[in-house]
This record gives sequence, structure tokens and C-alpha cells, in this order.
Amino acid sequence: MSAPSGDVAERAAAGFTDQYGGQATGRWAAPGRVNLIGEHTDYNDGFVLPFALPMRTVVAADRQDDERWTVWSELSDETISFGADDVAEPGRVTGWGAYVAGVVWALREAGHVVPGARLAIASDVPLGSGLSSSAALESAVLAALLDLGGLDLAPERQPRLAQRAENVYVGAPTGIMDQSAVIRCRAGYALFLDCRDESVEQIPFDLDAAGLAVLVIDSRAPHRHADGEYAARRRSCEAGAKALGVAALRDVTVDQLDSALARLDDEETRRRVRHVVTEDQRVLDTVALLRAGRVRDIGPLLTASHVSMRDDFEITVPEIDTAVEAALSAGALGARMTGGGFGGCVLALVETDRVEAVAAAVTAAYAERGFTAPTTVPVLPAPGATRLH
Ligand code: GAF
Repeated sequence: MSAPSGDVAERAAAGFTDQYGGQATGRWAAPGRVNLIGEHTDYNDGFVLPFALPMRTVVAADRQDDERWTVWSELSDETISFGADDVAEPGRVTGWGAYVAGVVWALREAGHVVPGARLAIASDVPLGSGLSSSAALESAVLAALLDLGGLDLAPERQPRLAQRAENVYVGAPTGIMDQSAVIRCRAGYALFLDCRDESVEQIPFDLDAAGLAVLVIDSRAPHRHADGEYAARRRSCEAGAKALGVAALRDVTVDQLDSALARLDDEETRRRVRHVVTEDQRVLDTVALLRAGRVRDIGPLLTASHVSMRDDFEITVPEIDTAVEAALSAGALGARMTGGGFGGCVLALVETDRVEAVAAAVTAAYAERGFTAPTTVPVLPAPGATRLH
């Protein structure tokens, strides 16, 4: 999880001045996220429980009179520029610029008059680690353009717009969790989101008071076939819902699971359905425990979620399973992969005084198996997207 040195907001502001001269009108930040529990449930109209990370993407920007968007990013130290023609339809801007152009496209498609702008982007959210660097970029750009243009889009409607940029302009078939987390999370809370109607409840998640930490372990595993496998999991879930005659797998409860599984012919579809149905219930159980202030008791639910992702949804890889097993052996109260899968990060719930021991155990297990060394960082729930002052 290495990042350029110096404060990310200062880097964005300095990048703006270097590229364009003068000062940016403002800076807008959006965080990465981890999902505490509720994986691959969002596109099944189910439940998720993410929280925002302290690592953020910051956009420094000013408004321009013409319909042109010029964007510099510190990650590639590259400047791109696109005009109204490029955002008339999806696909014309590619690479990282597509996430920016996609937001302009989605705003225009929703009927907004988007101001031209110059933007400079800096980020501490690691790329390709499953911590929602894409949603952070989309959401920081969206916040900047809304403010610069004085556009009216209620916060609860912003995630769908950012998701549309990613689904349609970029072409990634993701659900609503990441953009919702990045935009709607609050410091100190996990976001209980019902992905069917997008209602939310802020659930207190006070790790310090409980003497606990969430350790995020970047498995450093390359995302093998992640895009194709993600789409395949979606198709299996849709096939399962169709075969069961429900709008989405969210409509099957744990009590109905056995009879639902008995009606499915295909063994693979049965496993996919079982993951989603039990995972929705684990989210509800986790929320109930957190509402009761029983933070340490959620550990077994986190681990059960991992087992379900490993055995039923089949989205883990050896590096990820190794990290979970090593963390649990070293005393973590629970551990699971977080995010879309096939690599990315593991989170472990640990006693504060066990953080270093758990991190060391995972590092040692990696060395033993010859895996690239993992990176580890303890995190607390941070704020969602905001303008910086
Ligand atoms: C990725 C997707 F972007 C989310 O929508 C969600 O489906 C997640 O994988 C799995 O829970 O982060």
C-alpha cells in the first residue's frame, strides 16, 4: 500500500498549480472503502455493511468557460483532455480517464449542464487492491463538478449516477455498494445499506472503545480473470433467481433456503445461491450485534463469510486464504476477504495489542509459501466524500 509521500490534499493542490498555474478553486476528497461484511449481495438487491477508509483520492479543480475537461493524475503523471464530443456516448475516452469522462457523461445524460473544468488528481487509495479506487475517483470528480457547476443532485442520488459512469461508460458491471460507501459513509460508523431501495442506517462501529482494530491486509495477489469471473457470478445469481421465480436472491430467506436449493438442478448454481442467501443473513446478524454494542462477537460471522466465499462462491485465491488462516491462527477474532475477490484485501478483527503479532504471522506464512510479501495497515471508519476547506 505504498503511496507518494506528503499529504494527498497538498499533492493535488500542488499538482494543479504545476500543471495549470494559479490556485484551484477548491479540493474535493473521496475515500476508499472496505466492506465489513456482505459480499456479492449488492447486485442481488441484498444487504452490505461497508465503511470508509482514511486513504482518499483528492481532486483540485477550477471551472473553465468552454466545454472541455483537462485532467492530470499523479499516478501516471499524465494529462488528458476531452471535449463534449468525447462524452456524447460511452467508450471514447479509455484508461483511467474513462472514470472521469464517465462522470461527465452520466451527469449530462441525467440532464445537467456540466461546467468545463481543469482537474488535478492525487490519491492514497491503492489501485487494484479491491479498496474501491475507481469509486473514489468517480465520487471525488462528481463532488467537484457538482460544486463547480452549482448542480443540484441530492447525496442519496449521487451513488447511482457514479455507478452508471462505471457500468455504462467504463463498462464494468459492478453493483451499488462501492459508490454508496464512498459517498454516504460517516466517520465512526459502518453503513448498513439495503441495495434494493438504497435506504441506509449508520451503525456505530467504535473499534477503539472495544479495544479492537480492523487490520487490512493487501494480499498482493494479481487479480486473475477478475472481470470475467465477476460477470459470471452475476449471471449465476440471475439464473438462480429466475429458476426460483423471484425478482432477486434477496427475496429468498435463510428459512426458505433448503427448499429453494432442492428446486435447483445445477450444483454450481446451488452453491452460488447458498452464498448469497446466507451472506445476507450474516449482514443482518452483524448489524444486530453492532446495534447491541457487541463488536467482538461479530468475529465468527466474518470468518463464516470467508468460508462461504471460498467454498460456495469460489472467489478466493491461495494468497487470500493463507492470509485469513494465518490471521485466525495468530488470534484474530474473525477474518475474511473483502471486495470483489480473486485477489485484493483481507480484513481481520483483532485485539489492539495483537495487531503486530497478527501482521507478523501473515507475513511469515507468505514467506513460507513464497508469495510476494503482503502489506498490512490498521484502519478506523473514516468520513465519506466531502469538500475540503
Ligand atoms: C466489487 C463491486 F464493485 C461491488 O459492487 C460489489 O459487488 C463487490 O465487488 C462484491 O461485494 O467491489
